[in-house]
Amino acid sequence: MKTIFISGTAGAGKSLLTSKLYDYYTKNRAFAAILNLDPGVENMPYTCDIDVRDYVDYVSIMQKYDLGPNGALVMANDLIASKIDEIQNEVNRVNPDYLIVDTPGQIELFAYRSSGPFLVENISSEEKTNIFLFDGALITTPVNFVSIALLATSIKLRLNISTVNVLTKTDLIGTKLKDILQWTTSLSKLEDAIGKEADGETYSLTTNILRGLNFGGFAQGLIPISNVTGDGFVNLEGALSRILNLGEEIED
Ligand SMILES: Nc1nc2c(ncn2[C@@H]2O[C@H](COP(=O)(O)OP(=O)(O)O)[C@@H](O)[C@H]2O)c(=O)[nH]1
Ligand SMILES: [Mg+2]
Repeated sequence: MKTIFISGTAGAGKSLLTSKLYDYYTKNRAFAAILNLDPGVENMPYTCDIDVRDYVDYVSIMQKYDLGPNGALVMANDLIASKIDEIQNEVNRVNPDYLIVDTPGQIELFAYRSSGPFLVENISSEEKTNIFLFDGALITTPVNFVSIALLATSIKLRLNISTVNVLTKTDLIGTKLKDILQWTTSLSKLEDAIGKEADGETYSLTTNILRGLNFGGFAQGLIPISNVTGDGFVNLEGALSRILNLGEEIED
């Protein structure tokens, strides 16, 4: 089994991508299954095989501990780690080739508290990777782009597994897509664009962060997709397969 975690800012398209990636694998005759790790989700665009809400009940946490919605969400996310054996048993029972894991809506609850990294590290799987979603609708300026790349890098540090960077909602952003893709391949074009938008402290902070990130190859290979039209899914599947299958070769 290979595990694909889907992370990204709230509303970036994690749940919709989970559903579309599942459809994509299933159509191509691979055995995929979905694990929902979001205890607070009410509606999701798929039927999941394994659901953390069967083990962590966010509404009863609110009542039992007299917490408001935010406090209960924090507690519910923290409790995920204590349910790893139950989750692992269910995963083993389903035993798919690809386990697609939809992560909590608020990324900080998953990535910056201990439960998320614990689960990523300890769920038993031949190979693991994380898809980080850059929300196309949020990247309105080059400074925003760098700040989301900084977040992507920070999440990579926390989860400590290989990451595939993906840009979502390409169907909504029109000609901006061309600019964004150019920024990912040419540091000088991105610095020029930052210079047109920002000055003073913002300019120097952004360009310094960018240089640090670029050192680690931050946005190389950003894969543009639309969860609505399906554009880019072939490229995404190719990138996943290179990571997940390379691991298998190393193991042999
Ligand atoms: N147009 C468009 N809408 C999208 C795309 N991906 C997600 N959405 C929409 O964005 C909203 C948030 O998506 P969701 O998958 O729930 O985000 P999550 O919070 O990261 O799980 C929903 O209304 C989705 O239908 C996309 O690629 N294109
Ligand atoms: Mg979601």
